[in-house]
Amino acid sequence: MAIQRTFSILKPDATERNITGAINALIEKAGLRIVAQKRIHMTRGQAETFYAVHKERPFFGELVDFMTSGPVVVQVLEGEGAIAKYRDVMGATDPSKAADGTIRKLHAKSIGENSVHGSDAPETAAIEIAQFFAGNEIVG
Ligand code: YYY
Ligand code: MG
Repeated sequence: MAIQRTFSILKPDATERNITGAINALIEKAGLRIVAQKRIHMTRGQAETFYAVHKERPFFGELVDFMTSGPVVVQVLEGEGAIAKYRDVMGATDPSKAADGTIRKLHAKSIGENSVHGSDAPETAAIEIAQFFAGNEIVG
């Protein structure tokens, strides 16, 4: 498996509870490097674009409301097999189904307020990184 980059968001429930450092410690412990990071407040337009794949789903409105409800930390993570590795570190979307030791098992509040986002494939990782970072903001 080659070195990959994946896109991560520490969601508003994480910034609200001041646990971004605790989550970053889990990311780094898994061997992933944070090669870009910034704290932003997403606009509705940014959130709607980011989650466009879910726009027909019943939870879309609540998802956009939540993602724009407070600050988030957007990140690029780098490492061996980073996309699948970060999905493993995150745990299942529904925290009640997430494995022990995962970010969502340890920290998520609910299926909606589940603390973190991670890309699901190389194609989506590239699109998501480009939505939030210029090339010169990523320092590997
Ligand atoms: O990639 P991941 O975040 O694990 O889940 P997705 O199926 O891509 O859904 C994106 C996002 O939508 C999820 O993190 C929370 C929210 N959501 C929800 O509120 N209710 C659902 N039944 C499914 C997803
Ligand atoms: Mg997803």
